[in-house]
Amino acid sequence: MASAVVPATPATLSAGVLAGDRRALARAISLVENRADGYRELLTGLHARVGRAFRIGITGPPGAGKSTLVDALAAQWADRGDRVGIVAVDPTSPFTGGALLGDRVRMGDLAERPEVYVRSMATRGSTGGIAAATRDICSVLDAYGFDWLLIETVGVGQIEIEVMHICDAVVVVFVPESGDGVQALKAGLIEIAHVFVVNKADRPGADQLATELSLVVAHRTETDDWRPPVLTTEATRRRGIDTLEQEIVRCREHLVDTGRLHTARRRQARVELENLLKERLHRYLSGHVRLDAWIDDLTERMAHGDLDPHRGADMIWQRLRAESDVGTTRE
Ligand SMILES: Nc1nc2c(ncn2[C@@H]2O[C@H](COP(=O)(O)OP(=O)(O)OP(=O)(O)O)[C@@H](O)[C@H]2O)c(=O)[nH]1
Ligand SMILES: [Mg+2]
Repeated sequence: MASAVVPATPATLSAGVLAGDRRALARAISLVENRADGYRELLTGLHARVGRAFRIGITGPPGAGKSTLVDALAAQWADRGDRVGIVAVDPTSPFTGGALLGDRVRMGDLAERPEVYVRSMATRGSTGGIAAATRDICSVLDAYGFDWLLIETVGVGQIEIEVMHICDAVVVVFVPESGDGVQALKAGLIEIAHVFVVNKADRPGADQLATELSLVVAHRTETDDWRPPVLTTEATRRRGIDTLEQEIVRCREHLVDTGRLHTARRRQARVELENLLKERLHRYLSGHVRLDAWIDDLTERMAHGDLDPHRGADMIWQRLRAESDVGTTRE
């Protein structure tokens, strides 16, 4: 018998999520991921219950063992009765790839457990807004009641860094083979990493890489009161997972006690607010035919060198302020 499709409104979905209904959770995440009609209303309905989960970003080169680590950590927490939401953000690989995904850990067993929820984000190569969508998905999981959120991304590119910025703590995973790993650190991750892991400690070179990483970490600014530990793990045999878990817990305590978690979330909220405003302004300008045509005209003059960009921006700003309908005629 085919299961009946129950029509869901944002209100019924948010009520379902808050009541712990898994089907509502899955649908709510899809709505948010696809930016489908009603997703904002849904998020508003969940807002009061967001903010309790601790968000941990896990990043590192392809095949480093991130999923194996996530799996081991989640199993450990679930064994204790903690609830864990997992989001795999994957901008490069297709959702149902074949050979490419052959060696990957799928986290299949975990997904069966009631304490755990696993979700892959099928980003289909699009880069815009991945961090924002991930953040909103985390809000849904947070409201549902997960204690820990593990967000896995591959690599250390711009998207990954943006995604890591929506996390409370960041774990960067290396393997002995990634000799260029230490170089990659300089590309912006060192400032935001809280824990470094050298996985595949069963392979040669792990200790040496850990030593190198420790040296790099030691050069972080002296005013920083959290010195990221450098750990070695063998995820497949669940070695070193206890220590990793303890360090994450210690990091959370540190961030809470020092007020840094609060500061970081304030900063995130501010960035989010500014992004939403920019998005709105952009929509307003491009949706306002008369203004849009005038801006086109200004652009043309700029291209001819008849108008400098600062003067152009001034003119637009003045006109926006003069227009009484700013912000009231359209969303
Ligand atoms: N030898 C060894 N292999 C490991 C270890 N941890 C993970 N692996 C293996 O490495 C392969 C990749 O593991 P994944 O956990 O899928 O790695 P990942 O970083 O999530 O990979 P992507 O998501 O594709 O970037 C799998 O075959 C794992 O079994 C380890 O500690 N030692
Ligand atoms: Mg993976």
